[in-house]
Amino acid sequence: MKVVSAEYITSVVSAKKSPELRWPEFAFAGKSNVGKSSLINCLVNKKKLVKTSSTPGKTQMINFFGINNKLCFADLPGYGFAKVPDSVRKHWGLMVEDYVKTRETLLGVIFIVDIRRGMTELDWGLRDWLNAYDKDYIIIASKCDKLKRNEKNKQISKMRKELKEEGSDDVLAFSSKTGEGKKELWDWVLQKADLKRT
Ligand SMILES: Nc1nc2c(ncn2[C@@H]2O[C@H](COP(=O)(O)OP(=O)(O)OP(=O)(O)O)[C@@H](O)[C@H]2O)c(=O)[nH]1
Ligand SMILES: [Mg+2]
Repeated sequence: MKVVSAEYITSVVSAKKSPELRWPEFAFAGKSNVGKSSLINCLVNKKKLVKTSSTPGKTQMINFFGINNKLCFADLPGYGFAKVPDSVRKHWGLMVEDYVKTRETLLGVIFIVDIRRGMTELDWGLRDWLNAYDKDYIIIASKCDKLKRNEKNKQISKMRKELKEEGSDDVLAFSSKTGEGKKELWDWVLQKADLKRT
């Protein structure tokens, strides 16, 4: 999709405070530092719409963005960051579960996993959660530019096999640095949102 506008809307600390928007919404979820915020910037061709950081745990609230006044992107805080106190971790769980459960406009989740690590225990936890709430998702193997081509293919095959055994969908290799996977991800989003590629 040709992105003509991408604007920050608001940030919330509880799902109940989510803005009332009628646009189809997509959420970006995954462990801390896997590249969620960078992926949004890449999709909308803006370097700094969403703050990114090499320090994990940067995003602690749900941040909402409006795209072309047609779509909403929600950047969720990352999980699995060891240095976060227990109280914060608990708050994360409650906030994200509440969001997934109650957000009526949420059409799909972009579920991001670092290609070098693959699915971790916490990722399987989120996957089970999304299945339980019957939410559509696409699994993204991020930072694929960090691996050589043969290592990348090997890792994707491994993840694909594992996901298949667990009854989950395919995985898409993605790089915010090179734009690999960007077109395929937009296709998935637009198809779910029932919008045409323009
Ligand atoms: N090489 C490479 N680096 C990436 C890519 N995506 C993100 N990074 C880097 O990884 C680090 C974390 O990226 P973020 O986008 O802030 O990650 P995040 O998942 O939003 O992190 P939290 O908000 O802390 O959960 C930054 O230093 C990015 O520059 C990618 O596709 N390729
Ligand atoms: Mg982030």
